[in-house]
Amino acid sequence: MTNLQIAQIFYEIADLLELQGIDWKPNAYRKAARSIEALQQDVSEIYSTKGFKGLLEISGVGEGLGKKIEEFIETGKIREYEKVKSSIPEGVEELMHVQSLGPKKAFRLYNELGIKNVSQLERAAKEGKISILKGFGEKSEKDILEGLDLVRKGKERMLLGNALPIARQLEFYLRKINGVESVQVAGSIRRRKETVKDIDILVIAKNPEKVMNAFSSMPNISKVLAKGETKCSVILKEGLNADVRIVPKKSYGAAMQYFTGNKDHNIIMRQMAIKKGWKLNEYGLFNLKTNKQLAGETEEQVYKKLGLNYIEPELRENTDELKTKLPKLIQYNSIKGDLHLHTNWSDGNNTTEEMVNAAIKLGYEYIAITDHSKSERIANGLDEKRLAKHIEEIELLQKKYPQIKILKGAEVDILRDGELDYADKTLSQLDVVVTSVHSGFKMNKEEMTKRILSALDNPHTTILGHPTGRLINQRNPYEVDMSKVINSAKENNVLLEINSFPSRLDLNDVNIKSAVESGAKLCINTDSHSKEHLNLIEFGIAQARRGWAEEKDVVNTWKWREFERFLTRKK
Ligand code: DGT
Ligand code: CA
Ligand code: ZN
Repeated sequence: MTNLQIAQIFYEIADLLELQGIDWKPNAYRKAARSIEALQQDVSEIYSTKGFKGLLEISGVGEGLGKKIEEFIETGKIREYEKVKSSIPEGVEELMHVQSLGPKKAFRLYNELGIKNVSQLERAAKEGKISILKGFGEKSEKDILEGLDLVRKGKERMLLGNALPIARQLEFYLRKINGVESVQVAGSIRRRKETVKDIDILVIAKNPEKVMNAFSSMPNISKVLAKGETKCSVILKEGLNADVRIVPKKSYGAAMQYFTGNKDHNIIMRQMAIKKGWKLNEYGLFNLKTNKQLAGETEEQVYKKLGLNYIEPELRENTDELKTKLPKLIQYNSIKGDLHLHTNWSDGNNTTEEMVNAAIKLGYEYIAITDHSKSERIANGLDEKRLAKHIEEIELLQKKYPQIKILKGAEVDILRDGELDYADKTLSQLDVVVTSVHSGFKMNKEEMTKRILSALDNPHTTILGHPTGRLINQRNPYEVDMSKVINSAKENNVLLEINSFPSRLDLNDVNIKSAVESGAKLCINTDSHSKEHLNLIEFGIAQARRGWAEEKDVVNTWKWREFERFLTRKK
């Protein structure tokens, strides 16, 4: 259970180096970290089966960083990390994650005002001490206070993309214990909510004591909060809590139903039971008078007895799922292609060919290579000349790999005035154009809506990328009239992206549901910046399910021929 721990350390080293004004190196750490946190397999497992060589197969990991991973696996520490950490007071690093600050400004606040942590930052902003500094203003204080709110929320709730792999490892660990019959993750993770407070696990076991002992002595525990006969609560080194409960077999379904939640969904279920003269709790569904158990061993039984069809966990948010006909939800294995991928032509870790091979491995029928456009200088965006070369490369690869359709694409910036970052002549050479807002987030709602609608009106636009621009726990969505965007996307046959990146998940569930209800079409993309990221697609699918999407709504569940028809109709 080391992936997230190592990724967290690498991100922190990167931040600390950046705070000290060191360039290039932080980026190398971040590139490796973002591959490691998306790995399907634990690095310690990779290391024990394939050795050091196996570590070098992770994109972004070379000899130097490989050695650091090896050091962590073997000693639980990375000396370089301890070293850079000691050079800056604890807490300063967190400052740079506050929206609008970044490393340079954070370091200035530390240097000039002696601000060493977020609570001192909050006080200084509230007392107006920051606005008087050169380069800051009253607006900065407002931004900082808004940013602090997000940082605080982020401390309470971890991204699903980070929590789910840990939960799966805990599940795997518990299943191996003798006498354990069943292990299931419940709570918000089972509902695939975008952020989670903790990991809730239910276990059926013959020998509860053994499970309690094994769980409370796992290697990645930083503190045991409570340990009883059937319940154990711990804090994990990755920074979130995990609870395990042993439940009786005859109550397992009722317990799963109860602890999956959400709370509002449960309350309505309980009211439905009461209306029938029954009672529903985590032990089962009972007849109030006789106390006889009517259901409870499986969830299906509980729903059925109450006159309901089984409800998928992703829908259990008390948004109509107990009142209306349920959708035929998109399945986790239904994706036929990924339409938003970066390569090392811009800011990706891997070559185009490596990305093609990774997509073939997943069995995809088609992909679109969509590197950044020229205005994205930091991301090494492509000017027209490099784009032409990149297109040539894609055409060559298409000949070499006839088993997959490789679409020529780009992720093109929507400039402030709504124009796209390439002229129509250039865009017309591409099969797939993802248009995205990457700068100028602070426009008012009317201007931003106009800007995006103008991009949707461009006949070359295929997809609107990460439509609200939010970064969960880091940046709020920009202001935009989503219903106008959805309508225009539908009119113009533009796809609305569900970006699978765990920090984006953009569109979110609520917006997906509106899009589906309006009849606009969607696509689920990973926005991969390394070959490991292709696996993040499951988070986009989860979000689509939470938004009630069916396969008919999501074009990249369609076979290539069908999707091709969509593309040509667009032209
Ligand atoms: P979170 O905040 O990400 O941990 O979200 P959940 O949904 O996992 O919430 P948690 O861990 O507090 O509780 C797990 C489930 O237990 C929750 O989804 C529903 C159930 N639950 C918790 N408290 C109550 C309650 O007071 N009433 C009912 N009916 N159910 C509850
Ligand atoms: Ca929970
Ligand atoms: Zn992208």
